[in-house]
Amino acid sequence: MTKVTPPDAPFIVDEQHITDFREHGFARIPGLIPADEVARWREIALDTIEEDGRRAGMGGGGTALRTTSDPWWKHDTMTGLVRHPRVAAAAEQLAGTPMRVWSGQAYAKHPHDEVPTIWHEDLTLTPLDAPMNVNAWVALVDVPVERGCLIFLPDSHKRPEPHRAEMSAVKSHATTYMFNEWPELEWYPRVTVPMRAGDVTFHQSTLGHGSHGNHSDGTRLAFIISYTGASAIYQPRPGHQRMDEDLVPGQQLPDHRYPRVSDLLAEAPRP
Ligand SMILES: O=C(O)CCC(=O)C(=O)O
Repeated sequence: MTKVTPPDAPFIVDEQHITDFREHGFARIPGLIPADEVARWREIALDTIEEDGRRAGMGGGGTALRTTSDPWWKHDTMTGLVRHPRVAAAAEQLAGTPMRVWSGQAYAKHPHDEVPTIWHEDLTLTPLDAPMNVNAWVALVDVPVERGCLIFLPDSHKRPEPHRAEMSAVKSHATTYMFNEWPELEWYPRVTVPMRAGDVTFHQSTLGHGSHGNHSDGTRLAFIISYTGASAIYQPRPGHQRMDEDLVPGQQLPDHRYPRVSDLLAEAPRP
């Protein structure tokens, strides 16, 4: 195991999580966010989506997801969750390489909004060249199967290259592009991961995943923090949406806006 995080980090992942993440492409860490904190973040996420919500694009695929329109740094209230030291520490240890925050957004699926999230991998949608990208999916409410929890295709991150599709393929055939590009993935076993509030899953950007719509009476609420390698280069492809007007293709990401996990851990209160 590569050691990248200090021994006094606010959270140390166990070997099983590392094996799950590296071998199969994802890991679920139960109870990573304590219950009192989850209640606070739930309120903040709901308020922010209420103020600034829009339907998530997912490259043109229809989806039940509603998300915040502005990037996280324009929402003061969400900063603490995006910079959360326990989640950041876990992401970096799983990745096994120095990481930084790329984005953080709240996502709601309203009751009985039953449009699934398309089958996709995140790499195609990510305008970065990086040694590793990881999404942390933080459950802010209980998410049983009928509320539309994530479904992963374990081991799909190990398919042969190229791992990135053209954005035009996503835009023209959003709901089928992943299986059109990599037909063997259609026959991979699928793992459905129900979550308790405070649980967090971490998955690699090359892993296939999707989710069903919300067939329940309660809102499905999650916060997704995307991490990328500390050495990532901003490299948008045709069709990528521009989220940060200040970034120029070919540049490294500036620390003040895309904080390094090592800085988040250095700032974190020690017990
Ligand atoms: O919440 C969902 O339905 C999809 C989330 C997702 O695609 C991700 O976390 O990468």
